[in-house]
Amino acid sequence: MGLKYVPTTCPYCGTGCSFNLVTIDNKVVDIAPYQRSLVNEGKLCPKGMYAYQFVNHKDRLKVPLIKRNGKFIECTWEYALSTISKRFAQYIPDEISILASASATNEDNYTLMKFARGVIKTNNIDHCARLCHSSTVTGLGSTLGSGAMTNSISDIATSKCIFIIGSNTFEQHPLIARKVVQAQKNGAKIINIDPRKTATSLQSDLYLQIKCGTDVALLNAIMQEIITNKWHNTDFISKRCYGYSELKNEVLKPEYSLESASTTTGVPIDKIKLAAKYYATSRASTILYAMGITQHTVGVDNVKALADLAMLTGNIGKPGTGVCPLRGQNNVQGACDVGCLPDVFPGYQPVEDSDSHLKFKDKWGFPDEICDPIKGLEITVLMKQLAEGVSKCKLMYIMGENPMISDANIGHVKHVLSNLDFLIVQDIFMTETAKIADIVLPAACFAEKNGTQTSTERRVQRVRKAQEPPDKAKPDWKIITELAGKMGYKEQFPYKDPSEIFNELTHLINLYSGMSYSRVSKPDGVQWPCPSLTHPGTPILHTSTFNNMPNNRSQMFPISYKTPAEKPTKEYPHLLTTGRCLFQWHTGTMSRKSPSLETEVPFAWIEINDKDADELKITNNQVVKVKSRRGEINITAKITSNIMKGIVFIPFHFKEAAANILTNNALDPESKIPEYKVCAVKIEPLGTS
Ligand SMILES: Nc1nc2c(c(=O)[nH]1)N[C@H]1C(S)=C(S)[C@@H](COP(=O)(O)OP(=O)(O)OC[C@H]3O[C@@H](n4cnc5c(=O)[nH]c(N)nc54)[C@H](O)[C@@H]3O)O[C@H]1N2
Ligand SMILES: Nc1nc2c(c(=O)[nH]1)N[C@H]1C(S)=C(S)[C@@H](COP(=O)(O)OP(=O)(O)OC[C@H]3O[C@@H](n4cnc5c(=O)[nH]c(N)nc54)[C@H](O)[C@@H]3O)O[C@H]1N2
Ligand code: SF4
Ligand SMILES: [Mo]
Repeated sequence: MGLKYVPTTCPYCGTGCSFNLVTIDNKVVDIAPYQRSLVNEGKLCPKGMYAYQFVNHKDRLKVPLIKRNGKFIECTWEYALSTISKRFAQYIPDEISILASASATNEDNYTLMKFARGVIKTNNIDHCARLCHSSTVTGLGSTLGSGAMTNSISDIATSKCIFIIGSNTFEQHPLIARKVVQAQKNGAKIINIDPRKTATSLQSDLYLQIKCGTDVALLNAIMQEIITNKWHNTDFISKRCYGYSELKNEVLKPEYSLESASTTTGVPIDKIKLAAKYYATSRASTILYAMGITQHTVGVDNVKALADLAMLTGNIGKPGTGVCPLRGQNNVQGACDVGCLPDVFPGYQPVEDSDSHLKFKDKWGFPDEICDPIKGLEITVLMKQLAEGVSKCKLMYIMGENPMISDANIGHVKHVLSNLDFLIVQDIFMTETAKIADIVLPAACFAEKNGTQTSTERRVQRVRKAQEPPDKAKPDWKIITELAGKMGYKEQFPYKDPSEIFNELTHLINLYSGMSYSRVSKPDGVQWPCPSLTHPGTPILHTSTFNNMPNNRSQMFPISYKTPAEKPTKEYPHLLTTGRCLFQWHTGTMSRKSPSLETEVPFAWIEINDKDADELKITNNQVVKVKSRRGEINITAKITSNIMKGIVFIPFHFKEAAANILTNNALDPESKIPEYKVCAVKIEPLGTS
């Protein structure tokens, strides 16, 4: 009783900051800094600072709900779980699809993944990494052998040149941005490439305003400039890489000359030259990137081109260098690591590989067959198939995601999800997706459960329980464990505590094999790969070899520039790009229930270039109609010279003017990520707000 401090890890972004949850009489009331954290040294961004505010919000889900005659009524756990288990029994594995959650712990996600593959026997499991860094998992996997951030957050402070492309680090990963500032104070040059002049651009030494979707043209031009000036690292290339001559042939083509690239990208020639010089000659350059790179139909191409740039200059495997995809959600790295993807078991072991299949069948000890050795469907592909009426899927189980607001082209999502035979949603709030479910299960939030999560720098850290969940809500891992028990698999899900689940998964994931629950419970946790109990963890990858690549060498790829799926037309003359702001989080389920965040930014807006606004006769704060080929919304105009002419921006947090009514669900052919960052729109002035 009385006042307590419970150290835990932030439930918002992948930076992995620590703080103390302050409880009075075992109720969370505040957050206090946790000074000893290596990652954030006691500092927090506004989301972290106010993360306690949604925990005891009155709208938390508290009891299981079942829909009767279109209305939810309360029911017991017993009734909810036996109804679900009977429903599952009615369908074959191919008719079922499961969504895991990058907001939930490793233990929650591992349990759901094991349930999908062992109990339901389907590989149709995926999560929001598909919408986020799937291009990274594919692009860096095939070039460097691992889709993770190569270096550590603290290491960024030692860099001499930080190349930030398609990432608004200062708003979306503020405690990583702090390291960028530290490097800058030590003389590092900061380059930023973005169609909008963001908080990150304002902090940079060199800002390149780029046309949406033209990054490959820019990167190839930068590589041409590097090779022409002989700034490339011949030693690194000859000893550690394959594919240099093919890459060289591509980037030296006339279409990537400074002049041509400048026309394609809109970036002035002298800025392209300077970016190449800064990056190639600093001796320790790092690349930070995020959604401006990955969320394109050429997302994988973009990622490979960035890896090419790093390999070409030998900026890998040393302090201050690297390729750093800034992972989005608190545990998106972990949800991928524990196998919540349709093609891999935990630890990225392919489901189609017979040895992996045998290993998991054997170790899990299911009395019957597990999933087939055939990869499952990516959620974006499955949604398209459902929309086209060609999907087999009839039942979906969604844990901690809100596709009704976050999916691209949501016009069809409601129709598709409402047409399923049965939809189960397990969340902490009644989301737009939960509203159309048949059963809603109340989950415990981060402050009400124990477990682990893995941050963007591969750091596995503890999440700690500070209070009891509201009323009947339970931790996700416990709900799944009970459901599996109900379906006859008690023996395979014997878990009484998340520590048992973590210790099980460390025996199945080589990257985690030297970890234990007690080890990762120590301050700052452990960074993978950690191969033995005495291994300290790995702050920098690929220091001497590329372990997962043939002959331990990285692979360069020649990448040709391709245009986005939609181009401006007479009818839709502007290009829309979408993203985030500092004070809101995704679909707003949590941040919009934090009064301190919601008061900062309570409604949606569209950023329009001032010259475009003049042409369209739109004034600041005027309500405009924005139309794409998929739908239309009304939204307030914010006129600014900070966005490139021809481009407009809408944050996707607000259901009242949901950006995803407009966005294009065209997919990258390899990663199946939607093109959230480019679609063609038209803007019409309406009244004044
Ligand atoms: N406050 C806050 N922080 C967050 C989140 C949040 O919702 N709110 N979400 C978290 C998650 S899950 C993620 S994935 C990360 C995302 O973090 P970021 O990727 O940094 O965020 P975004 O705003 O989606 O996009 C980044 C930038 O890409 C630019 N961009 C758009 N199109 C292009 C292009 O074609 N080329 C280039 N070079 N740039 C382009 C946009 O103008 C934008 O400034 O943030 C995490 N952190
Ligand atoms: N237009 C556009 N759309 C985008 C993007 C973009 O840049 N532009 N970005 C995409 C990206 S990168 C991402 S990551 C996605 C995010 O898309 P989503 O993951 O769908 O968005 P969230 O709002 O974070 O949803 C997480 C849900 O988990 C719930 N939750 C939180 N904690 C727990 C828990 O412990 N247990 C359970 N069961 N539930 C919990 C929250 O209440 C919330 O409903 O959006 C994508 N959509
Ligand atoms: S930077 Fe990310 S992890 Fe750190 S406090 Fe902010 S939201 Fe939380
Ligand atoms: Mo994300």
